[in-house]
Amino acid sequence: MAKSIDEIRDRALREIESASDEETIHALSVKYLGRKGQVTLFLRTLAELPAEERPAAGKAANQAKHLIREALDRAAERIAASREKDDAIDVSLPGRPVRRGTLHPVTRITGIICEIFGRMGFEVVEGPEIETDYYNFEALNIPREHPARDMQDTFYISDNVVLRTHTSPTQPRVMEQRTPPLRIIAPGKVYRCDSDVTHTPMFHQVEGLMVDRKVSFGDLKGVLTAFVHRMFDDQTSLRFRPSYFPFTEPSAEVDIRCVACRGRGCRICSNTGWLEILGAGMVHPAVFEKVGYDTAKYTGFAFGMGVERIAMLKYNIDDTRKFFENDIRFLGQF
Ligand code: 2U9
Repeated sequence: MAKSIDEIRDRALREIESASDEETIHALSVKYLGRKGQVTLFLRTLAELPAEERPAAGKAANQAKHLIREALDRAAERIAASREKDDAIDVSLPGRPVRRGTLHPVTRITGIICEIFGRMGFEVVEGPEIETDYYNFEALNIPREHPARDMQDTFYISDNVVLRTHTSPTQPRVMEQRTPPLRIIAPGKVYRCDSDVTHTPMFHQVEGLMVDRKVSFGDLKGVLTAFVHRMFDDQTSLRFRPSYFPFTEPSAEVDIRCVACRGRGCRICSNTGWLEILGAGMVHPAVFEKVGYDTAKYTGFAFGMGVERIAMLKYNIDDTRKFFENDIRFLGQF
């Protein structure tokens, strides 16, 4: 019997020595010291031994139990220590880089436009994106029958409330509050029922207005030329083509020499050598009358541009929809 407890003990110590996880330690504890464990069962058989053998066998069994218990404790400590080592922070590893955010290209270009006009004395003003029919159309001399008012082109919220189709309504709002001289630009989101390669239902505009005594079309040309020279470069020439807007008279569309081919003709300018980037004109007297400005005393010019269009030319982007697909790989480049 004494030989048998030695065998049990030796096997137990070997198995405990090679255990490498807590589950195995627990299983070995049950296997040898549990209620039906091998050492426990051995102790129960002591009573069956001849009386003279019992003390030695009992002593050997208790020693074995003690050794196994100690070996289990040591193995548990060894496993816990090695786990701590695995979990320890490796201070020599390079840190994970924090990806820095970037401004959206539309936000960047809006900022640059505002900065350029800001230096020319224009103040940035913002108005609501949900507008009344009055400020979006009526105050800007856009007649009831004008196609822009059509349900097909404008998002109507109710009969008299729309998502603004341009940022111009901000300006009669400001004019009602103030008297000239006035130099303001209104950047922001605008909405039109339109969606294809060149149109998104939401896009961004900056529209400007200057009102004072004796403001002339020459002033308009000077301000827009200075803007184009700062936005692109001072070799970029402009041309003003006659056009029509209900809120300006006379009106013009403004082209710049193609920034890609310098006028030789390319895919970007459809071989015309010119790119249309602005609409502009002298404020229509009917607009001044609605806000109570004296048309004998004051004149003014106004202009408007699409921010995405400027961003596309500046950054050589070919599809407007890329601005709003939220692909960080695209947006992070600017
Ligand atoms: C007031 C009076 C007149 C703003 C103007 C344009 C011409 C124009 C377009 C350019 C491209 C908008 O983004 S776009 O589609 N804008 O052509 N905007 S004059 O005229 C005003 C504004 C306010 C009180």
